[in-house]
Amino acid sequence: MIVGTAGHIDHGKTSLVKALTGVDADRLPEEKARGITLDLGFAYTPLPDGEVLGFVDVPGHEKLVHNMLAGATGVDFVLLVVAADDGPMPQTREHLQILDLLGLSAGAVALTKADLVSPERAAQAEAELAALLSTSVLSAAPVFRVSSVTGQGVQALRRHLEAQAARLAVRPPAGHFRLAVDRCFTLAGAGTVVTGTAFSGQTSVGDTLILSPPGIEVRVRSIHAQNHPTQKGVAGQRCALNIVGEGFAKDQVQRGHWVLARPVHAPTERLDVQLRLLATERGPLAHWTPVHVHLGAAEAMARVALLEDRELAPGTTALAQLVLDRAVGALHNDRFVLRDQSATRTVGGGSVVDPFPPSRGRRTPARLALLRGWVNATPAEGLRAALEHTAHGVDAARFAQGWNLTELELQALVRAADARLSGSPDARLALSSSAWSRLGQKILEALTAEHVRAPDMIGVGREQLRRLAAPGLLRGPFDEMIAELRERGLIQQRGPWLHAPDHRVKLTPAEDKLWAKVFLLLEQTPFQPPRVRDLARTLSIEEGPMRELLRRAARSGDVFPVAHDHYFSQDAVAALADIARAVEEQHGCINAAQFRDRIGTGRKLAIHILEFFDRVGFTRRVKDSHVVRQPALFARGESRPEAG
Ligand SMILES: Nc1nc2c(ncn2[C@@H]2O[C@H](COP(=O)(O)OP(=O)(O)O)[C@@H](O)[C@H]2O)c(=O)[nH]1
Ligand SMILES: [Mg+2]
Repeated sequence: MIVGTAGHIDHGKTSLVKALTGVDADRLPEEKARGITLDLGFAYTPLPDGEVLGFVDVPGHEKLVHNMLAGATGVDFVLLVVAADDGPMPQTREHLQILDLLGLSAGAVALTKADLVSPERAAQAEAELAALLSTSVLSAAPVFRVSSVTGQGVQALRRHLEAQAARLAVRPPAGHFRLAVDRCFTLAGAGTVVTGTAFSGQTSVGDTLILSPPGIEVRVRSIHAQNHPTQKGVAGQRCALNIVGEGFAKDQVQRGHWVLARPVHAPTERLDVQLRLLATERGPLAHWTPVHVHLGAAEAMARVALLEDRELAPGTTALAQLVLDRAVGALHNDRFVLRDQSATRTVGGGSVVDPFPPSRGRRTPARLALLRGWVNATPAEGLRAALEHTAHGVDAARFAQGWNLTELELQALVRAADARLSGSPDARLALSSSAWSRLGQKILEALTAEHVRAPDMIGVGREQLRRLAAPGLLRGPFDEMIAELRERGLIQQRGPWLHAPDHRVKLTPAEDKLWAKVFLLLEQTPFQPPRVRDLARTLSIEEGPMRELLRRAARSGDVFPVAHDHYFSQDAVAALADIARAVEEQHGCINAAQFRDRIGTGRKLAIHILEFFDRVGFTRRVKDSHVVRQPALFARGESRPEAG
């Protein structure tokens, strides 16, 4: 268990830690000289059960609250210290507010300097204290009268801490390893050591970790956990990691950085949060107020973008977005504290609801609904909300990262939510089974609509269909769905073309005979084949039946409707596509004049051909020219009929 001290300056925090552990946590020469704590101090003492009790001693000075915040992050238990002669003072109150905002409710209170006051004064201070505590996060905490000078009450307090440590359930080291760096120093012969509280997961000697946000790779050479050398550090312990790395030097580490496993290295400059403004604030918080943000051991400047109302009244809570002036590491449910712009006052705080908000649409109704589902949610609840509120499935990699889930944890959650993972590991979606069947339905509908729009096309190219049916969908899940629909016989494929099973036509023997003649005529001048009317005239039949024949032939993929009443053979289109690719290779893009020169037709027809290529998704128009976007669509060898 890690105990963090809290309380006003000079109320006896450091002395009490020393009385409890024998260790003077004031370690800086300046601290010794001035007799006040400036920065975090640390002390350890063995417990009867072989475990170790750790103390993080914080400064109480009002100007050093940022250091107190860096220390308070990650502690399990709070020891609030109040001097009996003074009673509660300003930083007693501020620290209590901070504990509340950080969600630290397990604690004990020490009424120190009991030797300096009369029993009456002690009772009076205790009454003042009780009044303050009653409305605070420590309302249930026991109060111990102690003196670090005479030793009065120290044993009772120590026994209480021991009992609490024994009761504290060992946190299962879930998730990936994350350690909030609160100190960094060089040790002769060892090199750089970073210390901090392990928030999650575990790390072993030899592991490769990332210094985040900088993104520098380091290797763990040795570990001290709770002040003892060990092979493994786990969540809930204070760890000192001796780290080395090729591109790594000590001056790259600062308090506030994280040392963590690569999957959770995700610096972010925007955080969607649940924000509570302290009831003690005099006025409401306005949109875009500048603040100091404290998260983990880090501190950054930010603006508060309110997502619900224009302002936030004292004592109330709302969704907000923190727009930071630099990247920090943060994940779901991390706690933070806000102080005012000049860092003289704590104004509020809360928890991270989404560390990776989208850059646009931050307050759409759908977005706010998702965020409400995520406030203080467990990963399982978070996944359910995400599945419910995300149209095209949940980005599984991002979700696992934001909620700090290992691959196995993610898979278990997805199974429990009756959802599925689809796609490749780095581009994967989690989809509920109803979203999955809706997606299939949407694809079939888009395919049918496309057949209606272009009845004399053999089908739709895969990319084109994805854009029509589900433009935001990742390719992997789309391909998986197409495979499933083909397997179920709901979609067929010929070459690169997808079509509904009933979209294909079989020619009658009579049609077949006529078709042989037509096809010959088309092949005579493949790049400028005769139009429907010319074919009808040449073969002496009515224009109507000729048009119908070509339409039917087109559905089997033998010809393509390049322009109105103008059909090209499959080979001709493939050859034209080759030429288009060659033109692009030479010029970087395809414009009509260059293309016409290569195929030797008129300009108008060349334009029709290029427009046809755009329509089916083989090329894309860019200003006055075209670029290939799906080279495979008319690749030779692939356009041959395939069983489907
Ligand atoms: N008489 C008496 N003095 C104390 C006691 N605890 C601390 N002090 C004194 O109060 C001053 C401030 O103590 P310190 O532990 O540095 O306070 P901190 O700022 O809260 O860490 C020092 O001069 C201590 O010697 C106590 O229980 N009794
Ligand atoms: Mg001190």
